[in-house]
Amino acid sequence: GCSGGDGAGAGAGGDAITVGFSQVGAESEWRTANTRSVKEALAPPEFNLKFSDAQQKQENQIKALRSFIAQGVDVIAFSPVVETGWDTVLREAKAAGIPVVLTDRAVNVADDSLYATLIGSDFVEEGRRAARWLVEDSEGQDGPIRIVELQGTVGSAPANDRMKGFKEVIDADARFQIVRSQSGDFTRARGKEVMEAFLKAEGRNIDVLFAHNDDMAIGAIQAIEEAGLKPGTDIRIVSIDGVRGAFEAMKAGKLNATVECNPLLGEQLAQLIRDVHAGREVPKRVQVEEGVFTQDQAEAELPNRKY
Ligand code: GYE
Repeated sequence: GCSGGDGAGAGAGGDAITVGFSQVGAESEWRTANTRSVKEALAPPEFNLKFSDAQQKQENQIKALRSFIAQGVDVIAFSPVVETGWDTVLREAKAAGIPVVLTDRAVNVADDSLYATLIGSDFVEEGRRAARWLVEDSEGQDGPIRIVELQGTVGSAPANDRMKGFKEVIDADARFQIVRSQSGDFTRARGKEVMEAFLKAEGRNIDVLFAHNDDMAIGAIQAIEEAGLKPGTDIRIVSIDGVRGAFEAMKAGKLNATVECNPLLGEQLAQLIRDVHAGREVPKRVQVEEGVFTQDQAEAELPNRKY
């Protein structure tokens, strides 16, 4: 349900921009950093934030959006759990004259006038970067190189796009084979469980793990250790996000590389909301800049990490 908001007391909502924000959930370190950033940036007195956590369920998000529409918020912002199924509720927002800013994840709608703009990362490129790291790290090695993949939430933009970008690069090199691919829903607990199943099915024949986020990789590391294998050595691991836990795992030699996906979108989101609210023109897509980090950089980079 809705919480927070109204931090400025009874006066909030006078001059403040009232924003309804529907967050995916609290599934990962990335997500909690993202929530913190959004709450910090959309603070009183300038903003009156109505924050709602969907617990990774689209139906909860649709309910939250309808409640924001009923309350007549000035702007809706949300990070859609999955890509499809938004046309109806977004049409309702449009009919009510409420602009929508997508944060982090994209939607698949027939009419893209249903949202004003999207601020987020290039997930296809992140998948390519993970694969390019693997290709480089596999120089001189013979095939087959057997990969297992832990996918993010089924139907989500980052899972669809990271899978696509990774495959695009891997498919160009006949040594690489994706032998298992299953969703771990972006959580540590599911990442561990699914990795246990992979290990059971494949035994010692897994060379590489590609995880769509760091949290699933961290869960999988536990499963690998419990199976008596050495993560980072017996099974090379590359994941995405660049959260603190990933840098710690790299420092310990258990994770090989992480592709950065920056969750600290709050300030850029606040600016887009100001612009949209004032009726100014905004670009349809705003990109976040990011890089790739490897084990040898982990110790030096750790103190600089902000999430
Ligand atoms: O990679 C993952 C989170 O949508 C980019 O969602 C985000 C992803 C992120 O759960 O950790």
